[in-house]
Amino acid sequence: MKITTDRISEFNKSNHSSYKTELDFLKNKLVKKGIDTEEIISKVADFQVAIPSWALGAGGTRFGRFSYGGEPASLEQKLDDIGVLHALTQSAGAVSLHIPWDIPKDVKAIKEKAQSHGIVFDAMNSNTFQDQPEAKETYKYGSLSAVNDAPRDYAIGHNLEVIKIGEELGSKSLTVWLADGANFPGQNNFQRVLQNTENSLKSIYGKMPKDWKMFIEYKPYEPNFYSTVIQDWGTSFMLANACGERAYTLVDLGHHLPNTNIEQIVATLMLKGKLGGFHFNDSKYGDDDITVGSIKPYSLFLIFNELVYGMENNPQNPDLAWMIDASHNTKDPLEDLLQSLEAILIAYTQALLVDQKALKQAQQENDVVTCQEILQDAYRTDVRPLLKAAREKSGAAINPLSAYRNLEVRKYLVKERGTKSKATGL
Ligand code: LRH
Ligand code: MN
Repeated sequence: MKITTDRISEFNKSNHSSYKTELDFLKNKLVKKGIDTEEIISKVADFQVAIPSWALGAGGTRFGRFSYGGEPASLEQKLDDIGVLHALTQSAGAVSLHIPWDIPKDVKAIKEKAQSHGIVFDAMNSNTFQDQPEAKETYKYGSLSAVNDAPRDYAIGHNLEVIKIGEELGSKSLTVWLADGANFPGQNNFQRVLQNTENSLKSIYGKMPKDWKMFIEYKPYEPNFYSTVIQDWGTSFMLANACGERAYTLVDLGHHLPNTNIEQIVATLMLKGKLGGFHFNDSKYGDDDITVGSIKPYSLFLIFNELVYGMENNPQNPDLAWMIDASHNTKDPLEDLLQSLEAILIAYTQALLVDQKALKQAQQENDVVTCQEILQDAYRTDVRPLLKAAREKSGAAINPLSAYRNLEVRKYLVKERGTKSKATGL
């Protein structure tokens, strides 16, 4: 399904009036504070988030999976669905592929398909947490950390294959997440498996093209429930430093123990120039992979406040890779991703409203109350009219979610693909 800009501008016409009034009111308020709203609208319009290729169908848990109908059953159809998200938002101009779930059968055709939707290929994801039917080695007891050479070398080989596919597609980065770990005390020698992992990552890094980046993703538990080799940001940071200057830490918001101060981790990694990117999602308990901003929107705002500060003050940190990593058990996957994109842009825009100069002043004077007031004034600002202005500016739908429903996209996809089509992924 291709949504033309004409269909979108037609739809916008019927939604025009209400948002203009809201926008003028907000602009007046912000201009009085010396804020350049046009600059913010441009920054929001330029902000692109990569869509995970593994989150376009219905997700599931070990307790069950409920199909959604009209799911993309091929990489081509996944790119079409991301094309729908990008047409409606002009903020989803990239895809992050997971190999082997999304091996392109015809690289040229896949590149043309992506181009036709204005989509580029962001980080490639390797998969050494599942054994493929034809696998020569098992990852049951680990991959890059495995005590035996064979599965370790097999996993290194897989990552190099993923890089090769990425090079053909024009991607410039590899994300490595390892499920490696142990379910019981005594099962692993912590030092040996960590050293194996470091050596394996170094050999992958050594063969990575010189203009590529490596993102090392950490996670405290699951699928192993006693220890995970790359369990936290410190371990990822250490391994990134051991690999070299083009290796960075990737922060998946769901990969933290309850009440972890993620915004402080973000600030620390940016100061050290080692923050590579994000997997955005939200969670209440574990790695729930649910809609961004659906549980802890203030925490997301505080993270973006550190990101905006870092992007202004840490030239030592590279441009960040913005990606969503979610799984949809009860929502239409495309509606869920539209809500996540909205939540990310809202948090970014609110963070751009923070008066960093006044905040620094208040921090200098240890005026704790004013520090909080400055942050919460920005957080309590309804910035949605600015997002609408940014979308109108880039030819997207002013209200993507109601446009998606109004255009009956899911109905069309079910008609085209049936109710039984199943997407590869989680
Ligand atoms: C692990 C993870 C990782 C992906 C997988 C789909 O929990 O966050 O980023 O490889 O989800
Ligand atoms: Mn992730």
